[in-house]
Amino acid sequence: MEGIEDDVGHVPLLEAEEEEEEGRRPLRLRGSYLGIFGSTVFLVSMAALIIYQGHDYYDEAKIENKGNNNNNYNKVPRGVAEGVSAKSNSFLSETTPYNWTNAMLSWQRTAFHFQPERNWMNDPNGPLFHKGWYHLFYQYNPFSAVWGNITWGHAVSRDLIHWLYLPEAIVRDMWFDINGAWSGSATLLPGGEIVMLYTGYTHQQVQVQNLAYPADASDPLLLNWVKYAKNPVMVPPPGIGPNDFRDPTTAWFGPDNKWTLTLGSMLNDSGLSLVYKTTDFINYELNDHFLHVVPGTGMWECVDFYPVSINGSVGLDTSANGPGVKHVLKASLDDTKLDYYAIGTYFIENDTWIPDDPDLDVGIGLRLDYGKYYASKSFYDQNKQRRVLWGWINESDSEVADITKGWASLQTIPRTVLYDKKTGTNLLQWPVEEIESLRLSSHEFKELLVKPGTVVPLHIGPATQLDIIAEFEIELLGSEGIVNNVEGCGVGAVERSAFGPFGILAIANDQLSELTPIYFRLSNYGNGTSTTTTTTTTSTSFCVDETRSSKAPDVSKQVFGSKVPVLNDEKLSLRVLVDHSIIESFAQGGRTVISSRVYPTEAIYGAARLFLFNNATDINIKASLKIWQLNSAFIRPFPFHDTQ
Ligand code: DQQ
Repeated sequence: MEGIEDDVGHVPLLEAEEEEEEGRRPLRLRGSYLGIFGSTVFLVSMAALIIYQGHDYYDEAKIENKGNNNNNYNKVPRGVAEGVSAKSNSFLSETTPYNWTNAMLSWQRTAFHFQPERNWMNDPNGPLFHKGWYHLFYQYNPFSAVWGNITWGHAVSRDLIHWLYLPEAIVRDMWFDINGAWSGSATLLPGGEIVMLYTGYTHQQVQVQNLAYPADASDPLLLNWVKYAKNPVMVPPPGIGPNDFRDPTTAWFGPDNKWTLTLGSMLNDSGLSLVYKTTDFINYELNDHFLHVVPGTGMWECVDFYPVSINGSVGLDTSANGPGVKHVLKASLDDTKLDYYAIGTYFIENDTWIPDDPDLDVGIGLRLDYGKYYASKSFYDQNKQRRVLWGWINESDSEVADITKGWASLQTIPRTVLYDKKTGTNLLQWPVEEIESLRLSSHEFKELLVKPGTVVPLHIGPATQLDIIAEFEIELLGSEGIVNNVEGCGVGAVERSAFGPFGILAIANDQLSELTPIYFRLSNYGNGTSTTTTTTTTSTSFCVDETRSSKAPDVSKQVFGSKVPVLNDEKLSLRVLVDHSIIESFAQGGRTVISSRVYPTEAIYGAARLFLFNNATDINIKASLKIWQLNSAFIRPFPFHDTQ
């Protein structure tokens, strides 16, 4: 971080006008003012602003963290004491540790998902496209494979797939972020300037919002970042707890000629999104309405808010609005570590938003990903007119294993996000097209018959780096009117019912003693109409069953899944990206998505295979597939020589 004490004067749009008191109005929650809490929180807020006293917290933290490089681990989940979501599978410390070999642990590292060279990563931050480069920032612990010492890691890519590691962009070196440079977002200004707002965890453990900007916006790599000298620019307003105020979004520009942004908070267990307005990114005005609030959903982290086109097939700039536009509100629920979204209408006149379907409101309806997935963030890619979404995929193994392997966490393959014009109820997420540049040889299978209770091997060679596209047709056996007796995913793929489960077994060994089924299960089928899932009484579940993915006991293994809309004329379809210890699965063009982590002990390297299976009792399956081997994306350290 260069020029940290520089004044902000060389970025004209950031010129401070008069210092003004902001954010001091009491907040309204469902009609009742919470000013009663105001004075207490105001005092706490002010305490946060006490001038940094020169204590070298940074070095102290470094020393403390050396302890994390041995096999010590916490039974208290990391992060919780600091007011952010749990960052470790501490419950696994109760389980007998498995005797992981180096070969097993090395195999778990991915080949084309973004992960740092070493150590811990969590939320994606910033993202932006600038002068030919995609920039990904991420919550990073430079010292250990567990959460802590959070700074902003930084990597760049020409294509969202091949990455170059750069030096950390924002480190925690000032009183206003000494306990952590937490999540935040970039806003691109019309003049080519870039502003970054991020949450700082102060020396007094208060969450504040800080401003940073590139030292030289003409540098395509944006190597050096400057912190605004008079940070913080926002402090918790009255009524809001000092640890319930974080993760500013990208700002959007409105007809009032102001930039508007939102950030996550909570009041009385109601998750909510505060709205701030600014003209210069230094002075902020707090709206007296929330963007939205949902009772009982707890603290909202990493709120994301963006427009989607209901007719078009391109993404929209964050400031887009008007006819033909709906807005997506996403919150990461601190209580459950799940990312929920809803589609609705943004009322720009008072900066409020309501969901199209109140029964599918944020936190109680749809999830971006029904697997291991959290703290996602999207950005508008002006290079390809698309909205691109990142999500953080935590580990499902133990902290001990993470420390042994020396790294923890991945980012998803970036996904494009579109409104689903056909259903009108959900988003479509799909891996960015650039992933296809990794495709090597392919195998095609047409209408393979899979009878009830059978498994069919797919002879494709190595099965650890794959891009799989599959379609399934159903043939009803026996008479119609068969009654189904299992709803949803059931207890997993072992539970048989009339119309499911059927699908793919990924990262499986020949003995089928380790396997991960990715499957559909239908609640009903046929009804005398056609060969597809046509009736309104049919609901289709899409699931991933990790329970037999590994013989190791110290791994969290779950059955993930949800319903997926299937329209009358559609076949059941699947896209699966397999990359060692991560499997990302997309059903029906990305209406329902599941990311899962697998840590096999035997189904690794050449022993990892791919199968079809049908464990339904009353249907035959005909499966057509195209499967590509995927190349590795070589990630180069900085410095590098750009040959493009
Ligand atoms: N992670 C960051 C916070 C955010 C949380 C801290 C979500 O800013 O709320 O590392 O995982």
